[in-house]
Amino acid sequence: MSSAPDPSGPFSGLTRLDHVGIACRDLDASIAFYRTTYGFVVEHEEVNEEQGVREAMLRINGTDDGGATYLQLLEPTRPDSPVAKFLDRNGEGVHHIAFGTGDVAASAAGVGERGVRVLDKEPRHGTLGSSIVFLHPKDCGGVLTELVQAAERP
Ligand code: CMX
Ligand code: CO
Repeated sequence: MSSAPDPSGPFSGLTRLDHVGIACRDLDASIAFYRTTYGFVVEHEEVNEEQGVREAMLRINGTDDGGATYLQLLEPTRPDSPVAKFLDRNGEGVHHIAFGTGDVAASAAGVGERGVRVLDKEPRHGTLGSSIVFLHPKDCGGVLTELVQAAERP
């Protein structure tokens, strides 16, 4: 069995689920929930001021293209940030999904050609040294969608 996506379909270059982003009010409490309930542990924590988040990446499994699959727990660092606005409106819960690619610029161009708005003209800095772009949720069936190119491993 060959793996999805369909090679005869439009080019996206997306090969895996990189992470599910979850908005939370208290990062430490959220980390504790995932540790005590499922045994998931934090691989990495950082503050990304550009995105307005304090975040933790909990690794679920590795994949063969150098990436891995994570839960990304997101606590806002400022009230005007996307995650703070989301929490005000919806409360805690799933904020976005992220697909992995070997070339985020090419994937963004491919998806953009399908009429989906790419919110970042140039890839931005993501967690663990990755490069990321976001797609508008209104063009993706209400799902905020991120494309992620993992950092090169030494
Ligand atoms: N999922 C689905 N829909 C969302 C959404 C989300 N996470 N966030 C906002 N929306 C919807 C709102 O419900 C709203 O819909 P209605 O008009 O039907 O009410 C609409 O989008 C506009 O919402 P808003 O609160 O006014 O938000 P903005 O338009 O200012 O921003 C968005 C929305 C997606 C453009 C902005 O959140 C963004 O640029 N996000 C990308 C960056 C980001 O989320 N960073 C944090 C994560 C960092 C990381 O993963 O590393
Ligand atoms: Co993310």
